[in-house]
Order: sequence, then structure tokens, then C-alpha cells
Amino acid sequence: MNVIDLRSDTVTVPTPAMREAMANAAVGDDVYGEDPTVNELEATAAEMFGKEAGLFVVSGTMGNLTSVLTHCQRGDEYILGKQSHIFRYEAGSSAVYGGLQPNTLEVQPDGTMALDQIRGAIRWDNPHEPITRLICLENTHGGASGAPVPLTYIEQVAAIARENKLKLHIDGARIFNAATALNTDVKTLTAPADSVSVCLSKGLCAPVGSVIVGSKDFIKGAHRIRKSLGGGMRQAGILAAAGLISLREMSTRLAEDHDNARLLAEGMAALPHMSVNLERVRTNMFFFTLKPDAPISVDELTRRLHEEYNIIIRPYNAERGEFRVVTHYWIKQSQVYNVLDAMRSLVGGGMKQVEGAAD
Ligand code: TLP
Repeated sequence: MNVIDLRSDTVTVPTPAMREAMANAAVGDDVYGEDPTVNELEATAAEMFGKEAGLFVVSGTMGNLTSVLTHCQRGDEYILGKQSHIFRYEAGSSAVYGGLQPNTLEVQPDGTMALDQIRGAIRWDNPHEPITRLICLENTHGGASGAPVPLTYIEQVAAIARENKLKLHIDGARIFNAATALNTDVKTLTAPADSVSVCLSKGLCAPVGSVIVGSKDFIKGAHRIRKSLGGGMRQAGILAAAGLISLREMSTRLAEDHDNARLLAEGMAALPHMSVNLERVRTNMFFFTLKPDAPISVDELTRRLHEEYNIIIRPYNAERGEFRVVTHYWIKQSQVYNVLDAMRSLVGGGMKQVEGAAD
């Protein structure tokens, strides 16, 4: 049986079509702007997002850092969620490389920050205070169970940004998941933003890379920052060739991953000793909790799923018994049933076999 890896959609490997495109990609030196496949990727991303230009970067982290450093100057402050990826999981990079100060606000279960708190966090024009320069949103929001953040909210934040001469950046690592869940397209969903960072290597299956999109001036500045961060790649068309398939083909099939996440969440919610908040299962990611009365510990469940069933999950907060599960292209519906069967055997419950279970 193939491994069923539910730790993240970052574990996706390139599809056979991607490997073929990579092998045949036309390449050149991208630092001279001469890689035709990178140029095509950047133009395609800009077109899809309705922005003037795009820039291929190594990772989501580099996409966010490059964007934030392009919008801000040393000593500036930017507003973002306390549970956002940029604040929690990017090694404090904007402080390390940009001398920037994050001003964090609580993220609500729907992935938003309260509008009055955003307004209240903007600094006065006073020499005692840092200058607020930027607001960052995340969509979908990983710190809020993959919640898709709706356009109306983004427009409201953009209006606050405009009134205060601030920029708006979206960490759109999973923006195509958000657009799928909200039944809209990424161009509409990100129209109010000055910049968006989009991961190609998560649910979209490319082996490496993200693109950032924005105005020509923004991308010109970002180009210089990317170079200074060591992100000027050479024959990167090999990677961009996979990214083109991500944008054109993989971005349209994410509903399948969302359906699988829901199927899995509903099956797990029906098991004793487990709790899942089904209302919060909106995209390809959800959290579940192993209740304290369960006949198995967090560590044992993790280990035995791996050793006995070839299923990999990672505790998110072991003390609270909390796990995160992420579905993706390499998880098929039959495997969701396999996972439910394995959970049932290990956690107990005596539920009837789920129909459709496969080997
Ligand atoms: N997220 C990873 C881990 O770092 C947590 C994951 O498994 O979810 N923005 C968001 C919203 C992300 O979730 C991630 C990666 C990034 C940015 C960074 O992307 P990479 O890993 O390409 O630097």
C-alpha cells in the first residue's frame, strides 16, 4: 500500500506531466531575464491574478519576505495576524533582514482580524511611533483551520489600507483553495491587494517555487530584494515548467481535495474519543482532537498509524491532543476510507465498516 501522508500538502510530489515538462523545458539565464519558461510563468501568473507583473521565487517564505521588504523600510511596522504563517513560521525574517516590527492582532476562527482592531493598530503620525506601512492577510488561513477569507472582508481591509496610505499584501500560499471554496476566481478575490504571494508547491504539486504578483513598480523593487536574498536563480525554467502546469491545470481540481477533507472529517467526527468541528472544515485542511478518554495516546496513535498502516499524521499540539490533517492531489478517496478504518481499529468505536473501503 502506498504511503498516505496527511501532514501537509507540501509533501506533494510532481505529477508525471510535470516531470515531462521539466525535462523538455526551454531554459536560459533568468538573472539576465533570459529564461523563456520563467518569463512565461511570471506573465501567466500576472494575467491570472489581474496584476501587471509577476516574479518567480524559491518558496512561500521568500515570497512573503520579498513582498514585505519591498513594501516597507527599516523601522516600519506592519499589521498581521498573531496566528499567521508570516509571524509564526518564517523565522522572524522581516525583523532579521528588514529591521521591521510586526504588530500582531488575534486571528478569529474565520481567518479574519477584527476591523476595529486593525484601525486601532495603525500608528499616529508622531515621532515616538514607528510608521505603519502594510497590512498582511492570509488566504486560506492556516491558523484558522484553512478558512477561506471572503472578498467582502478583503475589500473592507483594503479600504482601511487606502484611507491610511498603507499597502495590502496577501499570503496566498493556498489562494486557489480559497477561490475554489468561495466559488470565485483568484483575479476577483485578490483584486483589492497590492501584492499576493502564491505557492506552486503545495496543493498545486510543483516541486519548488512560488510567484508573487503586483504592479510593475512593486515587482521591480521585489526583483532587487530577491537578488539580495540570494534568490536570483539561473536556468530556473526547469522548475517554472512544473509551475505552469500548477497554474493552468492543478489549480482547477482542488474541489476534490476539499471533498476528501470533508469526507475524512465527517468519518472521524462519527468516531468516539475524537472531536472535529465540522463547521470549520472548508478547504483541504482541518484539525481534530483525540479526547483525553481515548484508549490510545497521541504518540502511540501517531506511531501505530505509521508503522502498521503507512499513514503519516503529525500532532499539531500534542498537549491538547490536537492533530492537523491536510488532503492533496496524492490522497485519493479510497485512501480516505483506509484512514477511517485504521483510526477505527486504533481508537476503537465498533462502528460499522464504511462502505467503499479499499485495500
Ligand atoms: N506552510 C507549511 C508549514 O510551514 C507550516 C505547512 O505545512 O502548512 N504561507 C502559508 C500560509 C503556509 O502555510 C506556508 C507553508 C508558507 C507560507 C511558506 O511556504 P514555504 O514552505 O514554501 O516557504
